Amino acid sequence: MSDKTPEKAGLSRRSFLGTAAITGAAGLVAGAQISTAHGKEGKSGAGVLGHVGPGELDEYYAFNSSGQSGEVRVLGLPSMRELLRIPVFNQCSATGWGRTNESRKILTEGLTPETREYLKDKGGVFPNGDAHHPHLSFTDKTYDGRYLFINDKANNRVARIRLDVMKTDKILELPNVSGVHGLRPQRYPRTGYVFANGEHIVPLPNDGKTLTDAKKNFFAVYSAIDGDTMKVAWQVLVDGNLDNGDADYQGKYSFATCYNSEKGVTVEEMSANEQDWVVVFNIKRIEQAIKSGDFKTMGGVPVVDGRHGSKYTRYIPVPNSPHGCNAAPDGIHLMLNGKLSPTVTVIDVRTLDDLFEDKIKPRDCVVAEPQLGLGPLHTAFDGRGNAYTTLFIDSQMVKWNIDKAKRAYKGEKVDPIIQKLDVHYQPGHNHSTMGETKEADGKWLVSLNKFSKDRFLNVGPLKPENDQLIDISGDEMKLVHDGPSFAEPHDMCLVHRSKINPISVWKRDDPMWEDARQIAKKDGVSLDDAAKVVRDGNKVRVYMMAVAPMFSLKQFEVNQGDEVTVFVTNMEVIEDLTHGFTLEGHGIAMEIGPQATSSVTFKADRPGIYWYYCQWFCHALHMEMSGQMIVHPKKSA
Ligand code: CUK
Ligand code: CUA
Repeated sequence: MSDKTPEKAGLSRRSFLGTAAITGAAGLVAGAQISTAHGKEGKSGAGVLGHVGPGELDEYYAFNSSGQSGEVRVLGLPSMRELLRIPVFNQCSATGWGRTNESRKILTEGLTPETREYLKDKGGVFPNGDAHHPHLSFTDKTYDGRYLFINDKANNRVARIRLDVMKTDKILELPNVSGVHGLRPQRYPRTGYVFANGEHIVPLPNDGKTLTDAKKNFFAVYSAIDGDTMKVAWQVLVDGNLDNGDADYQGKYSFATCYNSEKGVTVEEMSANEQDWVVVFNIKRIEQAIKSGDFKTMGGVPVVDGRHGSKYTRYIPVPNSPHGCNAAPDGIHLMLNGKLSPTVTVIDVRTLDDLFEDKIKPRDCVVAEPQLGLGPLHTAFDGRGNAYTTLFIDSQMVKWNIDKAKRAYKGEKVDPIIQKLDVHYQPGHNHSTMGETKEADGKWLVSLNKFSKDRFLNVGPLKPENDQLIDISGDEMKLVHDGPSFAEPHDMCLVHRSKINPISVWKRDDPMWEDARQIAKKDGVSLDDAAKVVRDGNKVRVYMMAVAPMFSLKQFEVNQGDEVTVFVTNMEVIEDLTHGFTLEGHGIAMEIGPQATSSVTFKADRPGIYWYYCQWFCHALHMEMSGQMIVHPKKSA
C-alpha cells in the first residue's frame, strides 16, 4: 500500500500479536479513526458496471441481515436496490409484525417456559433482536430456495423465513446458551441441521445459584437445530467459547471458532493466549451418542459433553482470537480468519478422519497460514481457487490464491497475495455471489463496511454503514458502488435469482392463518366470505373482507371492556394489491396481502368512535377505504 499514513504504519503487527491485549483493543479503535486517508481510487467503472436500468431486473438476490435492527433486508444485485424488509425479531409498523395474532404466535411459540413466564407482564414478546447471519437452506451443496435462517444474538433465538412468501414462519429460543452468534445450515445432503453457536459463557443452569469462577463454572454450548421442525436436535458442551461457524461439504463435520479459550470475562483475559482454536464437531459420532444415551438432558434438550478428551470433538489451535469461519466451495478448505493475528489459517477437511482416529495431531490439519494484513475477519470465494479476506484494521479487501498459500506454507518462495483493494471503511463480513455453495460463480463481491464517514452526506452522529459492491469477474477487483445501509448489516447471502421462486398472491389454505381459520369455523363463519360480528360473552370477533376500495363492514359496535378480535381477509386475486387495517388510537396496524387473512386482538378500553382505515395505497378511493368502531361506554353500576 502506497498511501500508508504514519498512524497506520505505527500500528505494527507486533502490537496486535503481543500479549498486551489492551494494546490490540486500542489498535482497533485507532484503526477506525485513520482510514479516511483513502482517496477515491477504485472508482473506475462506477455508473457503468453493475448498472441496472429502469425496468430491468437484477441477476441476484441479496439477503442482508440488519444486526440490531432485527430484520432481514432483500436487495437486488448488482443494483443494490432495496426491495423488501422482512420483519423477524423486530416489530414492524407497516406490517404489524409483533402485533398481529399470526406474528405473535410465531414470536412466542418457540420461547422457553422460563422466558414466556418472564415476558408475561412485559407484552409477551421480545421487542428487539440482533440478527447477524442469514443463510439459506441447502440441498446437495447449493441453495434450494426453501428457507432462510438467521440468528438473534440478543435474545438467543434462531428464526426461519419461508422464501415462497418471504415471511418468518418459525422462531426458536435455544436453551442453555447465551448470545447465539455463528449460524450455518448443513450443506450436504441437505438442511437438515442448522448449527448455531453460543458465544457467551454462562453457568448451567443460569439460575443465580452459581455466579462466580467463570473458568470452572461457565460454559458455551453448540446447538444443532432440525431445520424441518425447528426443534433442537442436540447440543454439545465445549471448552472456551464459540464465535463463527460453518459446515463442511460432505455432511461429516461442522466447525466453530473460539476467541476465548481462556474463558475470561474481560478483554485482557480473553485475549491473553497466543493461540485459541477451532472446534470440529463429528456429526455421526454425536448422532450415535444421542442414540446410545451418552448425554445429559438440560433445559429439555440432550447435551453431549464435547470438552477436551471427548470423542465427539477436536480442538485445532489457531493464532490469537480467530473470528470468521468459511468453507471454500472446493469442498476441501476451511478458512479461519485471524482477527488479532494477521493470518488466515487453512485446514484441509480431508485430514479430519485421521484427526478423529488420533492418527495425526491437530496442527497437522493445517495446510496454509498466509499473512494477509491487519484484522482479517471473514473470507469469501470466487470458485476459481481464490479467496477474498476482509482486513478490518487495514480497511482493505485482500485477494489471495489458496494453492499459492499452500505452496508458500511448504516453504516455496511464492506470494499468495494477488491484490489489495481499499474499502471504505473497516470491513466486517464479505460475501461473493453463490460463494458459499458448490456453484460459486465469482462475479460479485460485497464488502460490508462498518464505517462510512466521508462517503455520504453527513446525517449527524449516527452514520450509515457502507456495503460496497466489487466486481471480481476479472483478474482485478474493481469497486463499483457505495451502498449506504442502516444499522447494521453484518452479513449477506448473494443468491442467483434462478434459485428463488416467490409467489405473488397467497394461497387461501396457507398455514399462516390456520388459527384464524379454526376460530372462524367454530363461529360458523368462512373467512373467505365474511361480514360478521360474533359476540361470545365479553369477547367479540369481527370478520370482514377487504376489496378495493371497501371493507365489507363499514361499522361495528362493541362495549367498553370487550376483548375484540378483528379478522380481515383480502379477497383480491391480482398481484401487488395489498390492503391494510389500521385502527386509530389503539396502536394497531396490519398488512393483508392478496388472498391473505390477518387478525389482531385488543381490549376496547376507550369509549367513542374510532376509525379504521386501509394504510396501503390501493385504489383511487383508498382514502375512503375506512370504517368505524363504536365503543359504547360501560354502564355505571
Ligand atoms: S460477526 Cu459481525 S463482522 Cu456477528 Cu459475523 Cu464478523
Ligand atoms: Cu385498501 Cu388502501
